[in-house]
Amino acid sequence: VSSFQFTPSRLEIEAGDRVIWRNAEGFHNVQADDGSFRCAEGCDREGGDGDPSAALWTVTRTFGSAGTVPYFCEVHGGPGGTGMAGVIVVRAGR
Ligand SMILES: [Cu+2]
Repeated sequence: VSSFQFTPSRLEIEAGDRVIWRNAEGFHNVQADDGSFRCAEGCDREGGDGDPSAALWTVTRTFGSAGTVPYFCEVHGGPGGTGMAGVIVVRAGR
């Protein structure tokens, strides 16, 4: 997370893999289009605070099932790949 973009913006993983978002600069968070997670300094509903933050936060999430997970920064982006957004493609595991 830097310069108002997620890098890489499209990431393919296998079910069970972990994804780590690391805020390198700026005031950001990461929120799933479907609301399944909202994170920055930890995640909402999981003991953390998903409000956008300029801290150099790191968020780790495990994606257990195949599917496509679009997400965005609620300060600089929006659902549907608008602005500062990305997508994780989770393939079925072996
Ligand atoms: Cu942002």
